Order: sequence, then structure tokens, then C-alpha cells
Amino acid sequence: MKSILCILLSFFCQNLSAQQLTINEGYLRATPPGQMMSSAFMKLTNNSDQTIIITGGESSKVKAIEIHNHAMRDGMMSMEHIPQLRIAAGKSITMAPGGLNFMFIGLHKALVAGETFSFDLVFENGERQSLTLPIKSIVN
Ligand SMILES: [Cu+2]
Repeated sequence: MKSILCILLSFFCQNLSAQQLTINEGYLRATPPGQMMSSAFMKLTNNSDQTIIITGGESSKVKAIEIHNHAMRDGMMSMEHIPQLRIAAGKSITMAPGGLNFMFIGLHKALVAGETFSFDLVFENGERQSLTLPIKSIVN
């Protein structure tokens, strides 16, 4: 009886921890013709009392999902791969065009505005959180 309770509790706790990160205002950029890359933007809020560390994402529909920071330097767009995105307890991070984003490299299919895309966020502790975001067309 005791062991069943432990299993139930640990299952409950895992579910609970997945919801300690909330995602708001998330979307992916529709792919321009012939380009199989995209970015996802969102606001991530850590509702827990511990730092949450994201190492990237995963989906069967794309080769890689990496955390990138994009910046204009001397009139040129430069990008940097961020190995870990750390969100402190109780804090939020906003990923927006011209800054932090999840970069989707090697999409198997074009992303069409009005559709949705599902992928997993991957955490440093091995946990995952699945997300479904709308695809929007952005010009810039
Ligand atoms: Cu990038």
C-alpha cells in the first residue's frame, strides 16, 4: 500500500512540476518561401521556487530546436547559440524578434500561417513540456 502511494505521489509531483513553467503569447513565424528555418517567440514564467533551466527543444518535424540570441551588430544580424536558458524562481523571460528565440533548423515541412506546431521544451533535468503554438506571418 505504501509503495502504491509513493508511485501515485511521484506521478502527481511530476505533473505538478511541468506546470510550474507557464507559456504565454507564444507563436512561431511562418517560413518564407524556400526557407526551412523558423523562430518561436513566447513569454516564459517560472511559478516555482527553483530556477528552471531549458536546454532546447525537440520535435520529429525538425532537425534541431536551439535557443538563440539574435542581435544587430554593425548593421548585420548576428546569432548566438545559448546552451542553457535559466529562468530564476518567480521570474519571467520574454523571447521576442530581435532577441532571444527558439530557432528551428531544418524543418521537414513549411510552416503555414493559421496552422499550429507542436514541440517539446527540454529541461536540464531531462523533463519535457509539450507546447502547441500558432503559426503567424511576420514581415521584417
Ligand atoms: Cu538563430
